[in-house]
Amino acid sequence: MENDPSSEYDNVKKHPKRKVKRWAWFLILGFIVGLCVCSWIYRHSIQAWMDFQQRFESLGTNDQGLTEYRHIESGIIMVFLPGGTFTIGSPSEETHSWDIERPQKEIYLSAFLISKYEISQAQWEELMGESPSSFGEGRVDLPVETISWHDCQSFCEKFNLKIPTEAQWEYACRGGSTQPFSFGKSIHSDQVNFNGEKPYLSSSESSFRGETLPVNSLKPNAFGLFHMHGNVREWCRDIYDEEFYKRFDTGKNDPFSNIGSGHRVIRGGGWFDQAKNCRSATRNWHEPSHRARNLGFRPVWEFKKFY
Ligand SMILES: [Ca+2]
Repeated sequence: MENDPSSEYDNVKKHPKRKVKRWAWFLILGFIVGLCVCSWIYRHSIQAWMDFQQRFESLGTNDQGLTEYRHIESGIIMVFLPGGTFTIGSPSEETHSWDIERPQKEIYLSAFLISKYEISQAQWEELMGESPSSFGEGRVDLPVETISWHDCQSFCEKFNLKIPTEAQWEYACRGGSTQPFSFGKSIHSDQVNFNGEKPYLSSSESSFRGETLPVNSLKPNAFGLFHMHGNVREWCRDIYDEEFYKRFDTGKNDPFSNIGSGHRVIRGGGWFDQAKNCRSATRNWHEPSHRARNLGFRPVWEFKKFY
């Protein structure tokens, strides 16, 4: 009867205290494992928060109700965006939109900080020691341009920053708007530095300046960010993939295209572009070595992920 399985059952049945003891050990073991996991998450959360505190100085709340910070090492002013759910892309009814902007997908973005302004010529010269721009003749408050994606990557690596993903960029540009532009159904040169002689749909013509404007000029969007539309086009981190939106599922967290070695995404349109190319959802691209006098960027800072 030594190998009879029924003997153990009979044994437990006869001795219920052993059964209770076994469950007690399971509970103690579960408690210890849970405590270790919570301790690990807490420790890394504290480290991430301390890292943030060491790198940023709070500047208070902006007119739009979002907190602004100064990145101490570079001096760049950044706006804290809490992230959350938003819809990327454009509906088919949006005039002058392209199929590469669809299907629209609801996605989730983690919180991040993004530069309030396009990086200026003064910042680039001070931080990178060179003046690549075409415009200005000493106008250091103009946006830096004629920089490649690789140049932007070098800038970011130097200061622990990142080029924005196109999902982060579009979320920041929209400022909560679902219209073609963060300012509504159309844009005007009083709001955006673009080719106002080529307006959106039947809206009235406005001026075409033919040059860049200071990074802190005109009107900010609903997040307090300047020149997300127009002035200079802006590099994004993603490798361009025309079917990128089709590839990820609704609800995906922080989508980012990093497949292949081709062109990089460009967003927002510039001083030279007509209105339709400055829409929030407009996707453009170029090889990463490309440089142009209508192409600059703004960096983001991401909280460390430990899960
Ligand atoms: Ca811009």
